[in-house]
Amino acid sequence: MPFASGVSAPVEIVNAGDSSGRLFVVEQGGRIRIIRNGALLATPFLDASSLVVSGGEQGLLGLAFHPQYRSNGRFFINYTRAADGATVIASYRVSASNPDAADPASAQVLLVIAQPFANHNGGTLRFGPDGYLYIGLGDGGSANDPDNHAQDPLSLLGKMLRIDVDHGSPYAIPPSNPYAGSTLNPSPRSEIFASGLRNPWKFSFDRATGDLYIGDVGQDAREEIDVLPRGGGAGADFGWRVMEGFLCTGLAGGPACNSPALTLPIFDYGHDQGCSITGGYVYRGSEAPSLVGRYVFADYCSGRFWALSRSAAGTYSAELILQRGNGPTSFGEDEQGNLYFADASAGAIMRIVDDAPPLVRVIEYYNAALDHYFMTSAAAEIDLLDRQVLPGWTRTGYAFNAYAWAVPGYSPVCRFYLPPGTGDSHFYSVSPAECAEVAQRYPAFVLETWETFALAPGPVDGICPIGLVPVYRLWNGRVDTNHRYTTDGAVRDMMVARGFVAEGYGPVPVAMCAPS
Ligand SMILES: [Ca+2]
Ligand SMILES: [Ca+2]
Repeated sequence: MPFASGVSAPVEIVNAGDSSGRLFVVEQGGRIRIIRNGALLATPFLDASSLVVSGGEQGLLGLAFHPQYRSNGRFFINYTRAADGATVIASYRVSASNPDAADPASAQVLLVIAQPFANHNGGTLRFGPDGYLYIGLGDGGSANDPDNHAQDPLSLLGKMLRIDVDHGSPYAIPPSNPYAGSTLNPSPRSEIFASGLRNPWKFSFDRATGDLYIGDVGQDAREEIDVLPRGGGAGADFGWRVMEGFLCTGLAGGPACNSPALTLPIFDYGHDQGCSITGGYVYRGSEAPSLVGRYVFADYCSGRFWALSRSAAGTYSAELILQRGNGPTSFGEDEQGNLYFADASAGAIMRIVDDAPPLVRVIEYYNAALDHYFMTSAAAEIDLLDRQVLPGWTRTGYAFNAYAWAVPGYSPVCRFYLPPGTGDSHFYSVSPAECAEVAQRYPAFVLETWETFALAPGPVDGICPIGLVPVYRLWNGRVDTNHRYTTDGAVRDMMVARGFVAEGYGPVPVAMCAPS
């Protein structure tokens, strides 16, 4: 459900762990915004815009508050710098007088990592349960890691770094890092914690177990989730560019594909499901009980959200819990472990909850000149139709209920538009599979939105669950293809008598189920 709006290209959401209840949202352009009690504060916490080159995969990308932020006021950011796109990790302090403002003069650069290409900069910063700062770095960019950075121990690219910001100047190397104190010549980079990553755009620690979950963005085939247990995994090699997910890429430059020296993902998915994983969190909040203990993640390209479950036998399966038009750029937890995600296209922060959203009325219109039916729940659209700004449409007097938005367990209704010449008509479906099929089979159909309204999942046997009523779909069977949707059995029978074709599931076809 909507939580806050008005942020510009949000790419990260974190809390300060200081019991203030605030959420901090990173804007790709360089500002950090504060949301307090659901309200976006007008003045940014920090404006680092002048330091940052942004756009594409560049910008202000990461933010982490020190575990003792409440007492020491320290936080850390990750950005691609204006001069050359290099990755910079810098430390800041909060203002001594204003808890809602950072002190820009406190900036101290900890690390600068040259970037050979604009893409694959990673971006996430997190403190682990060990108190060390973890820094996710992509392979530097281009495609297929042309210089094999991810397998190169002399390069920080394509790695998970781990540093100790409480000792040394400006930091120290944790003695348990795999190359700490190495006497090899040339010396591997001691900041490296794990290697073989392509672009770990998002990673997180399970607040209950301390396990590390990484969403590593794939090349052309597979998106993957990697996990290291709390306290383990130093020196792990996640396999890129030899492997992409569970696939062998055929590229050389590291241990053999499927070598026991590699740490394989716990789960991957193909590009039939998306093209860029946005790693999430193991859900530990109270607002979505159905998700507790499951890793919630999404795909930026397809807008699909899944909850990953582990069976007693140790196998993983992902359940599709949500489909939106805009893929999320980031997930974030509040201090209670409730989960949010960033819709960068809409400039919105959304909250993931189980509760059914409020009901809206879906109003039906008829255009006599076209002999077409149309329905909408959007207030702005209803206003235009009723004022005849979109001429020729009148209310039929029929309407049914829907949910205002989708939450886990409910499906957003995809709405396609068939332009004039090919129909001048709309088509709606509650089934993600049918929406995908329409997009693929009928190129003339333009996907307008996933977010007109939402309904319970479609039936497979024509029977709607208790408390829901069937929505019938009737097709005019003409070249100017048009459907009428109704919850009224008499209207359905009348349309069938007119020659319309009943579509859906079951002996008396049912297309969707609406709240009564
Ligand atoms: Ca890069
Ligand atoms: Ca891998």
